[in-house]
Amino acid sequence: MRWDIFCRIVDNYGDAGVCWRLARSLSSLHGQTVRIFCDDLPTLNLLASGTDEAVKHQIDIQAWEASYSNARHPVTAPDVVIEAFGCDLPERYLAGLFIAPIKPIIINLEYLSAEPWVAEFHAKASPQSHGIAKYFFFPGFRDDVGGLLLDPIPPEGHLVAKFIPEDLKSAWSKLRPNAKRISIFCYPGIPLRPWLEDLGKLGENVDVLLAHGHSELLNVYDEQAVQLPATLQLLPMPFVSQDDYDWVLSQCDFNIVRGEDSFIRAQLAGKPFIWHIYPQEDRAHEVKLAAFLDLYLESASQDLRLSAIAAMTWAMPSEWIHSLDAWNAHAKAWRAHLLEKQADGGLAARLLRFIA
Ligand code: TRH
Repeated sequence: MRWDIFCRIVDNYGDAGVCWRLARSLSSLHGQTVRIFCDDLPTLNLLASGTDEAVKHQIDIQAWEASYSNARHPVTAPDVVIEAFGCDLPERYLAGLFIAPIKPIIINLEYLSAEPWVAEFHAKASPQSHGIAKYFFFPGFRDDVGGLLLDPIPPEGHLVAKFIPEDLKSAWSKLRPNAKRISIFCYPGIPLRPWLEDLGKLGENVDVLLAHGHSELLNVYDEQAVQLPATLQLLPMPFVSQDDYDWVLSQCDFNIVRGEDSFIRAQLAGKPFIWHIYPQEDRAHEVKLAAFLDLYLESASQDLRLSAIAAMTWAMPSEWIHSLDAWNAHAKAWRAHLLEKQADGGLAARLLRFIA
């Protein structure tokens, strides 16, 4: 089938990250013909840059406006149109669909949530005055929702670096062999500095890999402002491709991730992590986080449960670090559980089945 994916980048990288992952899954795993229309091509291309050329070559990446620039001429109508995160389709593109002999199905791809209510809304019709069928599709962890985007599934825990991506060679050359390694990709507004100070006082050497832009967040270039314990070494990284970011997660002992896509990647890395969930004004994110933790910690001991909840709500590392070994084992088991639950192919395969 022919798929058109519409991606409007509201902020950050998640919109592009999710659309690209969906596109590559549909194309490389399921042989679908995919076009992406995006309003920020540099961001999309940056994320996609590490993808295997043969895979990338199959996906038609277009500017948003290209979706309607030829609307007055006969267009090859798609079978499925994805509105990622409810971005409205350009009216002139929609007008082209009205005259198509066979109407596509429009899918409103929603935000990921582990909340139970999602199952009641998943795959429900959203009747439109223009008459073209539109449905909500909710990604999620449970069997009765839309599944997760897992492609590509990283191999389990390859802590031994076989190759170092070019962009990361500089940061990697400074790593200390006896140091623990953590990566940080978060939003502003968390107590990162006291968190790091506390971590630095635990007596172990820790190398802290900061995602692009995070040095500024911590003011690391201002030596007056940054007086972290000598056990800590802060290492700024450039923005790397999606696949190289996966590699970083796999090379660390602990990861701080955020949003939607890096959150799933951290789980696939099989390492303990803190999810800095996208903060919402009405604090809806707290309910979302609690719903995920209910699932994630279902089989955990009481001690690990308390530690992981404390960590995810920004308690200082000294309060929960004693559980790290148990958390490590749990993270590996959770990865296996996730892969088993999504063995049907996850989101891309569930979408295909739904359309069929
Ligand atoms: O960038 P995000 O904060 O995106 C967010 C979320 O999707 C949020 O739910 C949404 O409402 C908002 O955008 C609009 O976090 P996320 O989802 O983890 O996306 C980051 C993407 O960037 C992910 O695909 C991983 C990728 N990435 C790289 O490719 N290279 C990097 O160096 C880093 C740090 C990330």
